[in-house]
Amino acid sequence: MIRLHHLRIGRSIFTVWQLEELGVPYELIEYIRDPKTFLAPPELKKVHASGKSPVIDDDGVVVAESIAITTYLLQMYDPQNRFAPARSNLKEWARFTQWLHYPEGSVFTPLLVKMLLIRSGQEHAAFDAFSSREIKLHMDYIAAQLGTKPYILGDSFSAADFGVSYVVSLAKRLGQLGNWPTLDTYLTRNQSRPAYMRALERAIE
Ligand SMILES: N[C@@H](CCC(=O)N[C@@H](CS)C(=O)NCC(=O)O)C(=O)O
Repeated sequence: MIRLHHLRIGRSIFTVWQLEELGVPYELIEYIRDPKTFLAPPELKKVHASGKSPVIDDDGVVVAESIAITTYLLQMYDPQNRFAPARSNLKEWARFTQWLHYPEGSVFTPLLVKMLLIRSGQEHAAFDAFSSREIKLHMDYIAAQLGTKPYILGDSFSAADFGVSYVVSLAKRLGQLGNWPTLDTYLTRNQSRPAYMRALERAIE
């Protein structure tokens, strides 16, 4: 059975959600951040050298990095292509892959800079200008891609919606969604899915 190493608070709730969508049985092992440093506890280093979460252990196959985990889970547990286009459909698959990687690869960094600025309570004009400009660019791009469609690839939910929901939820948490009400609606739509609700019941974010 899959063991998911889940750190509270963090992005691994989105991996819990994926497992719920896939309907794969899993065991949840929870870790709590150090209240002073906010870092993961050292036990996580015994699971994976990075000491970060999420990490899954699927009968001895240990995978870290949230997008690598999604890719692995789709390969192993979505043979019917319920959550991603088939690789043989190269054009659709390429579009999917871009949206799968975009949140972690591009959107997360300016959100992290904004989070650090807010948490530190310090002002830094250059960091603030960078994070505000990049957050606007990315939120505009996501909103334009969505248009009037419910999901990031169009009419159907896909695994790309996990990561996009993650960065949109982080932007919301940081008070950055004011100009993008459609992104708030998108987030609510995804977080109203029964699988997301089940994830929240099993694991506190
Ligand atoms: N790029 C990695 C990032 C992993 C990561 O930084 N996880 C955070 C939680 S959201 C963590 O473990 N932080 C604890 C720490 O840095 O000690 C991924 O996508 O999984």
